[in-house]
Amino acid sequence: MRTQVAIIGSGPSGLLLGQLLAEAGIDTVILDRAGKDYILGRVRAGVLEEGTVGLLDKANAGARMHAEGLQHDGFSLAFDGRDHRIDLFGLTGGKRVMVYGQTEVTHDLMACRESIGALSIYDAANVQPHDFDGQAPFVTYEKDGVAHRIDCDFIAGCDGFHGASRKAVPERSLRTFEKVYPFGWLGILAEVAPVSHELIYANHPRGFALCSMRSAHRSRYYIQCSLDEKIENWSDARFWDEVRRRLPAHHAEAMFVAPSFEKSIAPLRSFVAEPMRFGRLFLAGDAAHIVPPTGAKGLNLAASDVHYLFSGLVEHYKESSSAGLDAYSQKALARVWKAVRFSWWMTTMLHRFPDTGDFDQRIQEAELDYLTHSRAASTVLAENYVGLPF
Ligand code: RFL
Ligand code: PHB
Repeated sequence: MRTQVAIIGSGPSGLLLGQLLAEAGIDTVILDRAGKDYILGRVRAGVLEEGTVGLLDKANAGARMHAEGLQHDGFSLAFDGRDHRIDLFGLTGGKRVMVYGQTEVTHDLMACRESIGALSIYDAANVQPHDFDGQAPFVTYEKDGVAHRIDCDFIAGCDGFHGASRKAVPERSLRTFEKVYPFGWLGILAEVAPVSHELIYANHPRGFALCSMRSAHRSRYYIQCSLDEKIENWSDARFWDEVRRRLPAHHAEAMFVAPSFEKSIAPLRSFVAEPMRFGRLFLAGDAAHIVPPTGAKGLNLAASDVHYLFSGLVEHYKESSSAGLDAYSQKALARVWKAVRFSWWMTTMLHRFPDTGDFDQRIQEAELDYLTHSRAASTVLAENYVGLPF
């Protein structure tokens, strides 16, 4: 088989890239080691920047998002028993975010791909990129015990943090940066109205809590937990009780609860691999970088990588210019590091670290106080949260 761009990974990065390229008349094959239902069953991100919304529109995959997604003009930072609203709209000159789950984004992109008849191969085993240093790269995989090969012009490594693409790069060609945080997030989904119409990020002596949502009837909650926490020790009752304790009283009292239908623990990590291009192999999204979810940036960074990569590929095919592809890694990394910094900063400011002494605790309190009382400081937060331009 032959295609122009072989895309490894059918998460948001791979699917968005595939859809943008299809709209531009460029042929792709997407390979994923998982099955479609498994991919759609993963509950992850919930907040989309306007740039991400724009890319989904450009890919012709935005209709349901505009009909069902929730536009948010602000969010709340809760500490010291009180709410402090960050007016995203007012502070950024009219920018908002869209609350629309990653599961829905993935679903919409998959449906678009199916409707145009583009090829996705699920449950592909041992997917491996080859010869990306030369002019004729190819990808091999096995399906139902039979070996296959796809020849291509380029390979897009969109296969997430644990994927095969980054691992195929010789170690000497790669520089990695990592920070592991000493806690995780325990998250649940429940069919219940959100406690507030906007997100609440809470810093509390018992740890961080986040009240988010997927719709007017479906809520997503997270609490900071220790890394050795076991999911089976968290009954719904215990979880709701803990969220309540970490929120200001007026929210705790107003909170509705319901049985959860998803519950999982995710460790928090920052990770960047440089560069993001190796000959004809390009890494995008979580394959190249991970951010802790506190800044809601992971999916949005995947989208901005895809924007740069898509533009470079279009320049290559339509204008016979390699300038965009040559600049890909540098352009993508410049934006990645700003989001890595923002996500680290939000994480540091909002969580309780196990080894924090009195001095560091006062610094955190002073920072929150400054942030919520200085328009300049709030603007910095808002500008980053709605997403830096790309
Ligand atoms: P994905 O989504 O991990 O998809 C990669 C795909 O590649 C496949 N794959 C392979 N295929 C073939 N061969 C292999 N060897 C393969 N290895 C893996 C996988 O099956 C999968 O289908 O990466 P992608 O597309 O780069 O997308 C990245 C996002 O998923 C991620 O950054 C976000 O979910 C991060 N994130 C958030 N991002 C936001 O922008 N806003 C948020 O509000 C937000 N909240 C979150 C989050 C991530 C979370 N977790 C669980 C990590 C909240 C949480 C709790
Ligand atoms: C979510 O709704 O899953 C969510 C929202 C905001 C974040 C992280 C996750 O910062």
